[in-house]
Amino acid sequence: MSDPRAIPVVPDGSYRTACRACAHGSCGVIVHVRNGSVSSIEGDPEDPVSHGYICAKAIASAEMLRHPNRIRRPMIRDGGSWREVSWEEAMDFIASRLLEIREKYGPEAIAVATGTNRDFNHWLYGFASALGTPTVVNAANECYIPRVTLSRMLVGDLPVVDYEGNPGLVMVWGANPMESNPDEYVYSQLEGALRRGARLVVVDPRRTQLAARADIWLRVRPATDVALALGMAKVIVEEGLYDREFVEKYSCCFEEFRAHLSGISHAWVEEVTRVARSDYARAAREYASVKPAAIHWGVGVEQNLNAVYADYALLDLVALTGNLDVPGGNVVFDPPPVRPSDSLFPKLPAAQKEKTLGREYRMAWEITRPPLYLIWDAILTGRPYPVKAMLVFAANLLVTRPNSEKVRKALSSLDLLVVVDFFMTPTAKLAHVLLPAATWLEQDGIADYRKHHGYVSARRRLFRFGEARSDAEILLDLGRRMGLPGFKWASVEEALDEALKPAGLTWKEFLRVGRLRGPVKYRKYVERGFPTPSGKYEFSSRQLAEWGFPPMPFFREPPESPANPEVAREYPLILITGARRLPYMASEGRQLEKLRRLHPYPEVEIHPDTAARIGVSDGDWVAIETRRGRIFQKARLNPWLDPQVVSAEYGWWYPEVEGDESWRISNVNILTDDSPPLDPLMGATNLRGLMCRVRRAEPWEIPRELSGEGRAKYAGT
Ligand SMILES: Nc1nc2c(c(=O)[nH]1)N[C@H]1C(S)=C(S)[C@@H](COP(=O)(O)OP(=O)(O)OC[C@H]3O[C@@H](n4cnc5c(=O)[nH]c(N)nc54)[C@H](O)[C@@H]3O)O[C@H]1N2
Ligand SMILES: Nc1nc2c(c(=O)[nH]1)N[C@H]1C(S)=C(S)[C@@H](COP(=O)(O)OP(=O)(O)OC[C@H]3O[C@@H](n4cnc5c(=O)[nH]c(N)nc54)[C@H](O)[C@@H]3O)O[C@H]1N2
Ligand SMILES: [Mo]
Repeated sequence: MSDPRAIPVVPDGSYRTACRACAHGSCGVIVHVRNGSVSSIEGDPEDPVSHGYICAKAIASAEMLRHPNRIRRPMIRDGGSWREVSWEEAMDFIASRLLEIREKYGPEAIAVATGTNRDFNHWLYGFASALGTPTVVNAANECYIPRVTLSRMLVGDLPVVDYEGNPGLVMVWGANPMESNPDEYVYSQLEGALRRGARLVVVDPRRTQLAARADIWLRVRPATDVALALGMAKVIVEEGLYDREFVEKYSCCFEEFRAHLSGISHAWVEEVTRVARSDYARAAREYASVKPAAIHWGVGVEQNLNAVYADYALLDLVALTGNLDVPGGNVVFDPPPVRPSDSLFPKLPAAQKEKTLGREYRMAWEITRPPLYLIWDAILTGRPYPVKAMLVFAANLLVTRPNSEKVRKALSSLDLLVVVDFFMTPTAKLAHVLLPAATWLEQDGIADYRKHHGYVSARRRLFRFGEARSDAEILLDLGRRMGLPGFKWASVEEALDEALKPAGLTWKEFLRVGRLRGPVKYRKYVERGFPTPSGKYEFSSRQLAEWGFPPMPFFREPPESPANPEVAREYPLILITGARRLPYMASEGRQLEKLRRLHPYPEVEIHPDTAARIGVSDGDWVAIETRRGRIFQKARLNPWLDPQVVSAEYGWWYPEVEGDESWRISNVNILTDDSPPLDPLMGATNLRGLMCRVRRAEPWEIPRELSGEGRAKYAGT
């Protein structure tokens, strides 16, 4: 038996490190270690990004570190039962099975899978490239990467809000940083800007806490952001509020864009978006006249078939108003002096890249991120090539990927499924091999290569738990065992040393330095131009035209929408899924009492009039149904919603419910679909803006553990 406690690897003391409880923020924290365990975790006031901010997930990490249900040792499943094995046995088993599969079917038959961009991901993608597989499962198609990839093409990289440059106005669009601290942003930055007097515009179908504070809130119809942004661009152009110098000197195709905008009417924008012209015109005028102003946008605009063109329309607004790469605007920060993640590993051989599924989703194809339905289909049908094995590092695919039933079928038909996780999740239950992962308190690493604010910081190992290993350690071991090119380091620390060479630091030295940042320069396009064929900001993209796609943003109705009467008759409500709630990252944390007490059950927001019509009161369990299936969440009445819109939470499964079916009860991805029509360039699925119906749940439909006495466990505080 391994020791049940987490063992400190450092003496008692206080340690600066980088949190990773949510996969995104990398907030600076100080972990206090007393008597060999975590006595507290607090925000680091000196952190230049998070400024002392800390959230419930970070604090609950101490509970996570010693949670009795954590996986302690590698396990192999024989039929229905698991046996603990040594790392040696587990890794030999995996390596030999993978080599067999590669030999028989080619490397593309081995899929690697992960979720949101956690900072070890470059190890996984490096492993995939070295192995030679283009079969990558992640969330890139509808999360962040549409923004990043389009921005790389048009302006070099994602231009993010320069909070340090004091924006005079922030337009938060399809993002809710108060709950989500997404990507490179931490809410404290926005809070700081608002305290310093910045104006606030919020574009969101829900009146979030942030929207309630806004000077202007635009209650857009889900999935129509591209039309709204075009409407605002039209106001700015018609009223001559654009930045003439930027447009004349640094952009091209403005006349084409102007003609494009003339081709749409304000009446059409109002009808499509359900936002009054007077409201969006006011927002457009403010955004164009307050200097500097910045757009802080999020996945709210990307999880539907208009993803990339919505991103494009938002970039157009930034460029039109001259807010690109100026202090306090949207800035393309230069990266820190650390070797970019992908340069540490060999590239995917060209012949293998050619095999990437879904060439028609051209932008996703270019970066080897096939839409997931093509991978599930390949597993299930063997076409266009068989996929036989999958290595899942940090993803509870059964709960967080659209069309969960299909995901289950696909995962269940693999010859080899390896899952690396902290807990026995519903996805892990399907695995043949389960490996115990180390949490952020148990690993060394550079946090976070991919953030666009240009900072990286040191995350240090403070504990070990059971036999858990970091993902990087596991991948390094596996790559070496399989003899993959590039997997040459004897330890993760050696790789970190190599990554830090441009800064002239070793890992140990970086631990003392704590942080690095790239040089901050503005208006870099004046010297460097833009990375487009014309060298200018292209209001009409030549690259998109060359690929055969519309070169300027346009709107498409989602496949299910009020405009489609056949669906709307049976499923009259518009469903958005996955708006973030602070206590949970995706499907994580449901077993942590600290977090469950804050938010015990999933909630679906409904307008009181809609609720009254179906006899539902606040707090009732309701059934939410789409053409794909049915789930249960609790009604939360919200008078500020469009009465036709409901908003359900994502990521729900119940560790406390016995049996294998707990992932079905409230998992919103039972309701979503993964099949076309998707975003034409990135293959984003329609997670926000589908049609559903809601009714009261019958008492017998709700498992005993979630009502009555089971609930008492979490209702105590
Ligand atoms: N309907 C709907 N679905 C959505 C969304 C939505 O808004 N609506 N959002 C989508 C988006 S934007 C994203 S990015 C995805 C997020 O999805 P993911 O990032 O895939 O999140 P999870 O599926 O919860 O997977 C995380 C799992 O990894 C484990 N884990 C956490 N950290 C580590 C680690 O460091 N190492 C290892 N080995 N395991 C770890 C956790 O215990 C958990 O089981 O969900 C997507 N799904
Ligand atoms: N606590 C917590 N934090 C997280 C996560 C988590 O699961 N929990 N997940 C992480 C991940 S993977 C991501 S990608 C980020 C996402 O974080 P954000 O980018 O901030 O996105 P969300 O909070 O998912 O959604 C933002 C808002 O979009 C609105 N919205 C929904 N549909 C539409 C629409 O069609 N148009 C517009 N304009 N708005 C819409 C929702 O009402 C919501 O308030 O958060 C990260 N941080
Ligand atoms: Mo995400």
